[in-house]
Amino acid sequence: SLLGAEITLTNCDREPIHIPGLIQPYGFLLCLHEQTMRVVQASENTLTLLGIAAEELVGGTLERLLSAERLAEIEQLRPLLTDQARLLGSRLDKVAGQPFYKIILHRYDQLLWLEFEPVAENEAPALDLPFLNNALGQMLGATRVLEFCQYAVEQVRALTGFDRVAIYRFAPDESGEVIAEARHAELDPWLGMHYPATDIPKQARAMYLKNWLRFIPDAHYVPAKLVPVLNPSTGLPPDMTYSVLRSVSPIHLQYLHNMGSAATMTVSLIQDGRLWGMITCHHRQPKLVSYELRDLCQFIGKTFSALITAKEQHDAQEYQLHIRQNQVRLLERVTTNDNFVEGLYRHQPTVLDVFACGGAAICFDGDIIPLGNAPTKPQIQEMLDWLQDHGKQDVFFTDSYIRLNPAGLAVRGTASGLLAISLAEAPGNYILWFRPEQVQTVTWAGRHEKAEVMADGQIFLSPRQSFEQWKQVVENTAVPWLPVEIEAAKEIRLHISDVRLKVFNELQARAT
Ligand code: BLA
Repeated sequence: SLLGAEITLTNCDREPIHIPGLIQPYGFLLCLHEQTMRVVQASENTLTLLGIAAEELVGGTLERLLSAERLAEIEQLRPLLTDQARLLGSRLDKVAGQPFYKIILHRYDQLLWLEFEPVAENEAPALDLPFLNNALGQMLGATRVLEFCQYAVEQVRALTGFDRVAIYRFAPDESGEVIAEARHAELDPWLGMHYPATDIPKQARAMYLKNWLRFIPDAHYVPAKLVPVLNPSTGLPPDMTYSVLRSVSPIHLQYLHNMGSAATMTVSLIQDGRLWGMITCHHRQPKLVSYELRDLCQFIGKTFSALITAKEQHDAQEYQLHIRQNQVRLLERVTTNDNFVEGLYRHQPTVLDVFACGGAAICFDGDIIPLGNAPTKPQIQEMLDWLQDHGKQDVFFTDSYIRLNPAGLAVRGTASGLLAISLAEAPGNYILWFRPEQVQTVTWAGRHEKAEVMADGQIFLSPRQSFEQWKQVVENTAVPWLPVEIEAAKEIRLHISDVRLKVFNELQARAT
């Protein structure tokens, strides 16, 4: 474990979380030799759960624990087993005369894994077909990404009863944002909060691509060791990548304590082989969710994953349509107005409405007309002078004006992002669109909290330090301009020059 050593945000990525040699003790584990079907390793908590010491089980067969009927079932399933865990049958079984346990099986690392989970006391049957049918209908019917996500969190909360169910979406820099949430009325909202990439280290992400669901029913547990700790035939702890009971990184447990979370369940949302986001569930008390119910949540996660691209395409098309409609109305005004400049800002929609931006400015014949959240006129004038020397293209755009022109520092709050179209050969004639600096528009979780320092480590298990890291990466940048926006800006420019050419020709005709 890294806990004794110095912990930094980069060695988080190196914690070998797949071979802890420990399990969460709400269930117990037997690792069997694939051929002989004899127990190679057992978790030490068989003593408390079954009254049989792990040492007594090691080397023996399953006959001691399971009925002939159950053994036959396992034999039948054996050739079909892969790394993906499967529940044995649908019925419950008594193990060595003890309370009922479910058996979850998979094959990996040359072992057959049998994980025994207790049956929740008030366990309701998981498969509620009308519920699922309705849930699927809602998910299919949702058009926008956010509406789709909202349905999913509400469904998972209704199914499981977690205090909080949120969808956490990853950005290209692997930080993330809570974009949908269903929660208990007593809890503070997390909606809109951003968290750093380091909260879910690389190897954990890789694991959540292999496993659709991670379940931690009681974050205050004391882990149970495997007996023996090392697999005698390899001399290594067995690879628990696909094990349901795999013990959790102590660092992450600390993180959960700090969050006030006693139980979590996380479902992967995967798009084209990449982790798109996660449905993360939290509970203030320990919470045992049945395997069948978790399977159902996985099903919802897989359905979500299959549909997400279509919803994203819908949003992109809708935005494109928004741009096009506003563009058409704007350009109509430009055509019909005697003074085309007035057509650009006197009526709705103005140039400001065409794109998702903070502000805009129309600069023509020495006049500057700022719209929305724009820099001051002198600042814009400075920008025009700079553009004259550096941005001679018909369409110029950047998501970091400051990196190109240090003077841009003064306008980072309004114009970290700049999209400009030139209107005439004469200098200083432009339409400008502005976007503010991202850092100033993001709500970073825990940014203003007091950092918590671990006793023997260096790390702050609060997103505060990570905010500083993230800030360094994205500082001075705005949300980038999209290709559809740049295309539309080009069209606006062409249309305006057409109109002006026509007016010019008419004036000439009249003059002769
Ligand atoms: C795992 N971190 C996780 C998981 C989540 C988060 C969802 C999956 C396990 C789970 O279900 O609890 C993070 N949870 C979040 C975030 C939100 C949330 C961002 O609800 C936002 C709403 N964690 C740290 C640091 C380290 C770290 C600094 O903050 C590294 C030292 C480690 N996080 C860490 C590890 C895991 C993890 C190792 C894997 C745990 C495991 O599966 O064993």
